[in-house]
Amino acid sequence: MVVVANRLPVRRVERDGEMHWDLSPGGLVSALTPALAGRPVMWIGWPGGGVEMIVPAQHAGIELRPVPLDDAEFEEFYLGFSNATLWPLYHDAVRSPAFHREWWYAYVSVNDRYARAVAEAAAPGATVWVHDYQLQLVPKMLRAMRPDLRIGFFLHIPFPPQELFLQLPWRRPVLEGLLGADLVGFQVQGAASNFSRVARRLLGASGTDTVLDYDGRQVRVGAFPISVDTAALIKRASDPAVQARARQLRDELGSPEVVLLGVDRLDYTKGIDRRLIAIGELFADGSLTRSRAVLVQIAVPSREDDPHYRQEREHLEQLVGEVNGSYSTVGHPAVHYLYQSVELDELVALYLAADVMLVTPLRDGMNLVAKEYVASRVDASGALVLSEFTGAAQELRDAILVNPHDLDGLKTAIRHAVGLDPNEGTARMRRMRRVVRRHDVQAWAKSFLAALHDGGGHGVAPPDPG
Ligand code: ADQ
Repeated sequence: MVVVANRLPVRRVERDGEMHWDLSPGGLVSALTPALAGRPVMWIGWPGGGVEMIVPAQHAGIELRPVPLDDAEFEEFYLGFSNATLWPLYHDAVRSPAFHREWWYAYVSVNDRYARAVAEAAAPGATVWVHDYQLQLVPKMLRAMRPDLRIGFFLHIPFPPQELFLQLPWRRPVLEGLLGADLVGFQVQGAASNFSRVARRLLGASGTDTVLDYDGRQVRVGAFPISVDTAALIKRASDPAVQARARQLRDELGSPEVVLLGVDRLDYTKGIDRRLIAIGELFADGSLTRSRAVLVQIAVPSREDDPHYRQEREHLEQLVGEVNGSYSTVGHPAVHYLYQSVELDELVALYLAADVMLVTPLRDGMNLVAKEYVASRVDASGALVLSEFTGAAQELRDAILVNPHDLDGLKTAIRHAVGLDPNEGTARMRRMRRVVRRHDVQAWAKSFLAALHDGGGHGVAPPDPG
């Protein structure tokens, strides 16, 4: 089994004055470990840092094969084509995508390097699982080099409707790249249908939204909604030390009646500004008062080399400043804003401390934060305000669903969540907890790999939320 992803699953950390390698927290590693049941795994990806970055050959039983990027490739392939062309285009063009030919050439050349690395390393007949928008050309390139391999591809972000996808000057090679896989998986059925439709229209593929005939082969297409490590989150949330930390957090916040929480990578797709504007207006009209309510907003630093992300950070910090300038009292800010990553125990303590979780992206493939909040609410209390434009909204139907573009609607939803009758809140949370218990990240990985192997499978529908 070979996993191919933009990043290797390890990170460099300092412990006791020395540098060590650790597995990156969460994510694909914990998803894949149980599904692989002890089979050997090789992981191919960028180690982070410049070309001189040396990684161990193996870590935690995973064989690591680094694909280095030089400074120009980091600029053109990663910051450019991946994050300034594909990322905004695939997220409903909420920012204008930039199209530059040099970025595209770098994308082709880095995808080719990945494909070669896999072709050299994979055992005969191996299963290869390629991840995400940075590597869409790899399936076709790899099939040409190694037709014996079984190739799966999973897209973690949305696949846009054809009106948007057709803007991409390199739309045909991107589609052909994906169609090199045996199975192409998406977060939700809508994305799978967008892909199949555009493959039929542009490339003349025939077939349905679940099986396409193209180039003399069958390519299966399906929705495989990703999830969280529910058991691990429940274990942490049940730990008395984590629960004590949650109580301590509430004390440190000044024991307000209502703690509202936002946790996001700092990204313009996450709708953090909408949320801050809505909160500001709720303080302004007296629906929220500083003595009753506090918002904690954690923003993880992300893509700091990109000027759009630096601008977004400035914009958000200005909004936080405006709300705090008007509604804080000395020693008691209305908004506690942290621009930093937090450890998992602290994150779960924050989820436990929060009465209302605000997840308001303008577009999001899935959104794991929403599912992590639900999995952590072991006493079935708490309310989730969730954007309709997340993949998670298709499964978590008992959240308070909102359109984040509609500020009045967002304010109504937050008021609703703050004033939710506890019995109704518990009933809703119980139903949402059933969804994340039945469909966790291990089930996700297993269902994708089973569909890739059995050849006849058609992907899985999201679990029945009832
Ligand atoms: P992301 O856009 O990164 O992922 P998300 O699904 O919310 O978005 O995952 C973020 C992860 O980072 C969560 O596990 C969360 O706990 C963690 N995180 C957030 N803030 C943190 C903080 N301050 N400190 C530490 N950890 C923090 C992409 C897609 C999503 C899709 C995922 C998985 O954009 O739509 O759900 O991949 O497929």
